[in-house]
Amino acid sequence: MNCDPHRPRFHFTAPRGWLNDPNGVGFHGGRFHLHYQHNPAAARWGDIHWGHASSADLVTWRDEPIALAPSPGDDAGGCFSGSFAVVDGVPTMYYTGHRPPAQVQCIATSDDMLRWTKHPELTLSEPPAGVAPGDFRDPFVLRHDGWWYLVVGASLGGERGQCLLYRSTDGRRWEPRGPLFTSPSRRFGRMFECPNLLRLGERWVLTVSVWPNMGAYAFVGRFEDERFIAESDAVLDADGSAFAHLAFPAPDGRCLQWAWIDEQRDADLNEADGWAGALTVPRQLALDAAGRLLTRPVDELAALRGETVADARHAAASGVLERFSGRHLDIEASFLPRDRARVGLDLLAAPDGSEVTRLRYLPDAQRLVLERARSSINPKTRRQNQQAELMLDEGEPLRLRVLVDASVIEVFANERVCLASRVYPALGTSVQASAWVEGGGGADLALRAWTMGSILPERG
Ligand code: DQQ
Repeated sequence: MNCDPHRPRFHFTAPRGWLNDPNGVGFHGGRFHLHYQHNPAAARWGDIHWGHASSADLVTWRDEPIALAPSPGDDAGGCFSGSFAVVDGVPTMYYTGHRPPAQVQCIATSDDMLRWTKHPELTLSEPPAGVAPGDFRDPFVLRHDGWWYLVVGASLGGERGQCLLYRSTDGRRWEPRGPLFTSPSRRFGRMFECPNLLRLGERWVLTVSVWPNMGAYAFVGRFEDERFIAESDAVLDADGSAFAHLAFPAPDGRCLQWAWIDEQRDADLNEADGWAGALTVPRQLALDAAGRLLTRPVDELAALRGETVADARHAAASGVLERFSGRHLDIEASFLPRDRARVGLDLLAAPDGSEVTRLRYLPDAQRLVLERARSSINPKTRRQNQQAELMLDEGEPLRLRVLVDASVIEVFANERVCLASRVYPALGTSVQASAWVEGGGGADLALRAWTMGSILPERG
């Protein structure tokens, strides 16, 4: 029985120990497979394995045996991030072997998705000139135009992010094809980690996790002559939010993506609780008519909804529009503010207000801000604001999908910007929620909220 008040229920966590990036996501043998960076021995980063869970429906998951463990040789220092494909019928993992100070790209195959055989003779060990051997990681595999491609995250001279491209006929032996894409600006950090090259309809999207910002950007553009040409860029997850995104094309044609939501409290608290790290819910990606990347939770998530705790339509000049409560909630809220009114949601609030996490939209600054200053009375938790730019079109309502899951808050704003965070209320009574408006000319609100069930029924 899980009695830990901070343990999420519908965001994936490891059974015990540490979790970071999602790895090797795919569909095979009638099930979805989700792997993840994992230290099974302790709730801190280190000795990185690949954990594994699988699901028939993207709703509930079951734990599977650990897939990859470090062994003497290429991955002695850890099995770092990577991706999955079925190559000529053979389940295949592409991952980074950490062999300090170098990083190399490794291959493992399996017959049953449970036991994996490493192939050191196929290791791709040399980054191109100008790329430090330790800034060469996170191979992302895709099939296009009859070729297998690998996109590898890199840094150009430790100064700028870069994605390197490799090509293969058999998915085993790789030929370097040069840089796929080099960051146009230091705004996008010093290194690209966990690149994803995705085809969405007729267009291409390159998502990158940006080090050291710990956020993610999406470039929309073209993949031509083995180069990615960006036509626009946008924040995918706000800085300090979700990281290390990994997507794959699902059999039904959707592009599904997960990312990692880091802990935001002192390490000794993670170790005392015995677990650390959560994944976002599975998300589905699409482009709108204007070529903007849209991200939202997969539709299947609605199957976890239980009791309806709010179902309201209100118009008000100021104050609280609706009150409800819960520690594990799926909230859909649409606000139409008038005359630059500020609107928002209070979450995980104590009845006396001593703890509260506040999500606020500032129309003048066009920013969505998650205020954590009072999110916990425990001083060992991080409490600075997190924010994302969100420009609304004229007359466009603010449409929030907010997933509250104990210590996880995952926000999708108008499907255009995501903001994921962690908060650790210390009081058992910090479960109140409300929607409110202040200033300006009031707001119209439509809001529905549900309690949420568990994605891991077998864990109890
Ligand atoms: N985490 C992995 C790396 C990756 C980073 C190591 C991103 O492969 O670049 O655990 O969080």
